[in-house]
Amino acid sequence: MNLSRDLPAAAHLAPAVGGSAAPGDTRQPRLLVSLATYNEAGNITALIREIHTIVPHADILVIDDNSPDGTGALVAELSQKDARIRLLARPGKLGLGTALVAAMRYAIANNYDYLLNMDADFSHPPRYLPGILAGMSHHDIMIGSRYVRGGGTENWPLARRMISQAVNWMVRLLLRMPVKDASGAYRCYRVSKLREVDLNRIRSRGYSFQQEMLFRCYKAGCRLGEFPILFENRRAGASKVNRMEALRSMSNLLYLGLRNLFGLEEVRRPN
Ligand SMILES: Nc1nc2c(ncn2[C@@H]2O[C@H](COP(=O)(O)OP(=O)(O)OP(=O)(O)O)[C@@H](O)[C@H]2O)c(=O)[nH]1
Ligand SMILES: [Mg+2]
Repeated sequence: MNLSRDLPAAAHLAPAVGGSAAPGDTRQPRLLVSLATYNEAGNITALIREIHTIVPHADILVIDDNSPDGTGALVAELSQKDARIRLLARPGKLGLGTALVAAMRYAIANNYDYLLNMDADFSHPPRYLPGILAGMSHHDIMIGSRYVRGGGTENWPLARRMISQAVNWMVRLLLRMPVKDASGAYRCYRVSKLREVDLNRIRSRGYSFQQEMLFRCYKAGCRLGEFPILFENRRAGASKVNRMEALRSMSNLLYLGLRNLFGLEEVRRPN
């Protein structure tokens, strides 16, 4: 199903992993997995297949920014054969943060119970899906976490590990959130809680989106949990890590953190 042509209404009901959607609710939760892609043609087909092997009931939404390598066309073809697969085709590279906001709006509009996001390059191994989903029975957000016991990063250079640790240290200090890994994108959100967050308020377009989103959810009263994952290097394709964006994200975080410390980040409900 190609969403650039056709925005579908609620998809089929699905059985679930990870408990019911709300206390007392015995219905199985409906799960949407979102994958933002920019040049992931070498990964996307195998990744979708692997996700469906582990969670066959999941609907998968790919948000593709007109990848020059034809990722969007590949997903469009898959979506013709499998109703669980949907493509949101955007005209150009608009940034990972805006792709994730689009996925959140889609999950809300289509009444999913859980939205689970993963990178589309196999850095977030699908084998952790059952563990992350199981944690949703008593949390509103489950983080696939590199920095709790049992988690880690595979073959990351020292500089990258240090930067990642420094960002998380800064987040703990300025944003005062009780989590070890606030910068990873492997996360499951309870969609009813996303409805309570004003998505129009999110300033970050790039890397700092992860911290800002978590912060907004935390301020909205979400219970945060972490499940250990080993972050692996991408299987195919090239890294899109961008130094300019990294600097912009650091300054976004600093700005948000200082506003928080000065009490300027009160909770505001969406209209
Ligand atoms: N739709 C969309 N997806 C993006 C964009 N930038 C990155 N992505 C995707 O977001 C996911 C995470 O990307 P990053 O981890 O930031 O970058 P990366 O290229 O995977 O970097 P490495 O992990 O170092 O290889 C991947 O699935 C990318 O294809 C973007 O502007 N738009
Ligand atoms: Mg990656």
